[in-house]
Amino acid sequence: MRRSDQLMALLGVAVLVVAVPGAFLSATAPHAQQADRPAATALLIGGTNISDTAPEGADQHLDYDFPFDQQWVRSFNVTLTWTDEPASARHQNQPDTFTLEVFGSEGGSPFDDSAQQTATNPQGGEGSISLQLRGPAKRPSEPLSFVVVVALDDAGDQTPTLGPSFFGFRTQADSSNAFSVEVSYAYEELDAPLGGSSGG
Ligand SMILES: [Ca+2]
Repeated sequence: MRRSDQLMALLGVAVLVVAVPGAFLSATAPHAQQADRPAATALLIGGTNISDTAPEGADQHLDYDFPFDQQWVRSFNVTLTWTDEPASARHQNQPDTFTLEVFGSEGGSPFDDSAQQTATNPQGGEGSISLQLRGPAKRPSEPLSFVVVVALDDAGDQTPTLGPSFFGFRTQADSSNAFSVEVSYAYEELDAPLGGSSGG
């Protein structure tokens, strides 16, 4: 490369270095004009995963409490998944039916958002239920909690694939099922604990 070419190449780099920040500034300028608007409250994300086993029977439901003493929860999402045990030899494992319920309470009283859904897994496949709830529309005045309720309403038994099962003699009982619950929520952290004036 000749000396003059080298100079031109260097100049080209210098122009690029100047031009690129200029383009960046002009692209971001409209956003800078919005700086005097009130800043949106930053929402934090939390969550947990639960693995457990439910006994058969709606009255044997399992409850999981999520207390929020200094948080304003905006959304609360729960997904329940389960997979039936593999079928025994010469048997077919009949599907299982779960009910998932979620409700929120503030100061001991449920607020208006709650949801419940029942589902049965496809034969030999995974079952799932998803529920999405909102938190209270206004800043809560009392500690808040969400309660997740899981019930295995019916665990379909292992029935023989060939021939009858008189009096259930050849049927193998299915009396429980493992499940997973994935909980995620968005919340605003508050400056002081909720309901602090009541003491305790
Ligand atoms: Ca089953």
